[in-house]
Amino acid sequence: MSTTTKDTWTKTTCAYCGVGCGIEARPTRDGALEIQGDQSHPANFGRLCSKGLALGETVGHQGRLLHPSIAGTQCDWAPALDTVASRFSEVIAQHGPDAVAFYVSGQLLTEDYYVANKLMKGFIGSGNIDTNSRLCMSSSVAGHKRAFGADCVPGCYADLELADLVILTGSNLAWCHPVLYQRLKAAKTARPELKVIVIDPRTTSSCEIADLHLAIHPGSDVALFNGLLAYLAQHQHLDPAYIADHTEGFDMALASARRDAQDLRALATITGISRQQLTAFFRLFAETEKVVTVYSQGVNQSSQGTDKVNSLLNCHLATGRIGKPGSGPFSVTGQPNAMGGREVGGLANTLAAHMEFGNDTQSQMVSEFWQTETLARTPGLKAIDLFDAIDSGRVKAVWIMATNPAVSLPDSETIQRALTQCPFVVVSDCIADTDTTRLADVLLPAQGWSEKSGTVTNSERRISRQRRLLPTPGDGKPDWWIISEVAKRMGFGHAFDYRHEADIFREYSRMTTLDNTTAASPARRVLNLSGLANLTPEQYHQLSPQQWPVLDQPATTSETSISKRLFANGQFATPSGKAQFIAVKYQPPLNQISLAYPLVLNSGRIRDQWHTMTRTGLSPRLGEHTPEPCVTLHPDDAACHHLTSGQLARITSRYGEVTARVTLSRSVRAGDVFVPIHWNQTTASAGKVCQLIGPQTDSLSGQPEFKFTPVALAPLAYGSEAVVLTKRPLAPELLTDCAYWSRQTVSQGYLYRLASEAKPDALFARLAQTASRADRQLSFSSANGLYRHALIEKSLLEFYVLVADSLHQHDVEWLYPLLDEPLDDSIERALISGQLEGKLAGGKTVCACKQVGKNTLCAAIREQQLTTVAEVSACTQAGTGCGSCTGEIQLLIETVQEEDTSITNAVNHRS
Ligand SMILES: Nc1nc2c(c(=O)[nH]1)N[C@H]1C(S)=C(S)[C@@H](COP(=O)(O)OP(=O)(O)OC[C@H]3O[C@@H](n4cnc5c(=O)[nH]c(N)nc54)[C@H](O)[C@@H]3O)O[C@H]1N2
Ligand SMILES: Nc1nc2c(c(=O)[nH]1)N[C@H]1C(S)=C(S)[C@@H](COP(=O)(O)OP(=O)(O)OC[C@H]3O[C@@H](n4cnc5c(=O)[nH]c(N)nc54)[C@H](O)[C@@H]3O)O[C@H]1N2
Ligand code: SF4
Ligand SMILES: [Mo]
Repeated sequence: MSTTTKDTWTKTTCAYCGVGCGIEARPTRDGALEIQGDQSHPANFGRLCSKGLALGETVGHQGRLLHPSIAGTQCDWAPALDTVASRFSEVIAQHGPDAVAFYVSGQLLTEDYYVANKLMKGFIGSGNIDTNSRLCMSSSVAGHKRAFGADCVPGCYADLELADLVILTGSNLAWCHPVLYQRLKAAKTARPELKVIVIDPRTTSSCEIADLHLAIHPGSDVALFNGLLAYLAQHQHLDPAYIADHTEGFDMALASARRDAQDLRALATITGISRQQLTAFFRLFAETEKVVTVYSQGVNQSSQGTDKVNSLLNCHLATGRIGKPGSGPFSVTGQPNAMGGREVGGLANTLAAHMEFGNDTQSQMVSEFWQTETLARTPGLKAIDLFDAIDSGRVKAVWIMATNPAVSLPDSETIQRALTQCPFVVVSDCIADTDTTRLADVLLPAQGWSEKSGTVTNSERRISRQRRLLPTPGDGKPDWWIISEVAKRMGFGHAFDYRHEADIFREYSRMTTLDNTTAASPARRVLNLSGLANLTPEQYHQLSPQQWPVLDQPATTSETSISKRLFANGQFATPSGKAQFIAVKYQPPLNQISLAYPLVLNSGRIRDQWHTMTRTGLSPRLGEHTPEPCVTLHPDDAACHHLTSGQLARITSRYGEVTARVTLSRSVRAGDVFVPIHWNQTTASAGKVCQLIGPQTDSLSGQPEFKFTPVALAPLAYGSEAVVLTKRPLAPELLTDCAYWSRQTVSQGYLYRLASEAKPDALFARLAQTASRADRQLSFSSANGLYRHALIEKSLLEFYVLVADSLHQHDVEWLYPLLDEPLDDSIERALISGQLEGKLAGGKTVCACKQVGKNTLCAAIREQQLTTVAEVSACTQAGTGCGSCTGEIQLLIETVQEEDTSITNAVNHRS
């Protein structure tokens, strides 16, 4: 396989999710990138989702962190690196190694991660390096280790296609792992007997292909899977031979499961799932041999996350459905290199390369391998405890790399305070202004995706290369280089003298082989890259995707390795070689709803944004799908809380407050609300959902309870609302005066939504003042407080304001592209009248690939009486690209049908 083809396409891996899709990219003349799916990559075989496809739009230099700085003053690398090294060394000398910490990320490459772990655990001599994977995968890691003896995902993607039943639990695969979802969907279309069950409190886009959706009571998964285990035993659907030969602890696990599942009625009450649905689920699992259970954050991010994981692993072990084609539990990883980080030892409680603290032989091996006498001997602090230690002053210096904890850790107020008080905060990032960089003493510019080079491992344990495609702007450097330079200045030069990422990869691969070459070795580990331990730089450069373990050196020019499963022979990585059943018992979430906080807040992802939006937020196209912070609630709850669709709501909890736009939907259960995780201080006044979330965690994994927070909801009081379309960000003073603001990136500028306690006339006066002069002005105002004001320079819109008492009645989606296109008479008329004609009538983009708008779709559905996604796709082309909008098209069909029904009902009622 050649990595660069004749027409200069370079093979690399997507910057986003753990599916790890192969991409081919080539630079365009204007410094952007052309992107296409890599047909030969076994994760995606050429497919890409909307985020992957839009990567080319996000490689501009807008907002980049270009130079190192100390206390806000730009400097060269040398003083910045000297400062970091000397401040860390001073703290260590005075207070010991546990007074410093690294907080790193699944968005680092394996090489970066390896070097960071080596410096902290190997040479500083503290376990205090933890990662945002604590928030993401740590319950899976803990569950895997308990059951299998090692943190291993047993299956591969092909299993989703080979299964006869795929269960998606706590996973919105359609939006969060879209290409894997597309593969599943295609398999189901080809083979309709493949059944899909979704277990999720919400009706998500993933339910579009579900034969059964269990809208589970949040947090009750252990009870559900215990019910399943008890059912399997009661109805003789166990695999007694497998249990006897390959597992231990079954009786205790079953006894515990039976206590949770004594009768179906009680189980129905705990889980909120009807007895009929429970039986249907149990029966389908029992009677289907090939079952894959895909799980993600609805399982992991819970105060019972690890037990949730083991409750479902128990059911797979009890039926021997693991390590076989089309069978197995499947934890899908979130970040592009969540898996790689787990491999090298990025979590505070593992040592390195799947070797553990507390194992003297392994500690000895690692010490010798790294040639260090200061290896950490005990685990470090897990993320939440680490930030508590920063808050209380025990940790006095922290280095944050490739993560934005001021947004993504729970209890934002504490995190903010901890980082403000901490004597020395270093942040390595690619972006200049994030909630976390605002709190840094030293800022270090890192290379971003398309500039950096190294490896990542995806959910199916497949290692792929990320390759350099573009020059790095400013002084940006690879993370591994930055860490190594600091290590050298701390006196550890001999161990960090790397010239190239290939050196690091080779060293890491060699580490996985330590006493791991014969089946009899006591330190035997599944993670073994002996086949990659001698790659030359050229072979590393050419490396094709490889699934671990890699025992033989691959012919690098060959196609990628075939799919491999682990534990196929029933041999596990535990001391006895047998898998462990874990007796688990349902426990309700730690915080319960009360009169003061009567609703359950669930938080998670939307289709087109990635985390704190530092990259996806740069793409106007991706911003259109969900343009501002929103809270989705059931219409019945809206009525109780005096809220209507489109209004702004205040959401409060014991920990803080968020403001978001109300969306009404029966996709959430009455009593639950859903808020996306993506907004932060740079994009909204109070959109950071972690402001509401408490620091409670799973006691085993340390993973926070992100999916269950008691909250209250009330209308936000405001006297007027506005939309401002502007080429430059609005002044902070203007924004702080507002009761609410949010900022959306549009082509050539920003679209702000504002709400103010002031009356419309006063708000309009303030906004109009901020506009600069222009060739022409168009203005409209009405007696009932409606203002429209446009500034036009040579037929291009410079600035536009719409002020009203409420935006509810005003479609603003058509304004998104207007800063970037010459105005014509019909647009100018619309700017002033609000009446849309011609192409303006198409509406908000639903299908980002084919650029089909909501109004066009709704009109087609209504006028042509379309009832299926296939009909809509045939008629409008929408959904024929990456297909990740098909769920939304389905929702539009339902919305139109619902509207039509309610209109019919209303008409019938009147007549
Ligand atoms: N578009 C997009 N894709 C992403 C990301 C992104 O930011 N944007 N981030 C990536 C990362 S890092 C991750 S970790 C993954 C996360 O991928 P997912 O885990 O699929 O995403 P979430 O939206 O966090 O949560 C999944 C679902 O869990 C459900 N849930 C909540 N509580 C419960 C419960 O008690 N039980 C069950 N069974 N379900 C529950 C939620 O309603 C939600 O639909 O996505 C990755 N992919
Ligand atoms: N309420 C709630 N909170 C959550 C979750 C939830 O479901 N609900 N999910 C949690 C999960 S699963 C996750 S994974 C986290 C994600 O949360 P974060 O990791 O905080 O989110 P990102 O926005 O991805 O932050 C990555 C940062 O690294 C920078 N960056 C990107 N590439 C590089 C690089 O190569 N080097 C360096 N040095 N910097 C780089 C980006 O610019 C960005 O600032 O959020 C967690 N928080
Ligand atoms: S599915 Fe994930 S890895 Fe693939 S293109 Fe989309 S975001 Fe990238
Ligand atoms: Mo994640």
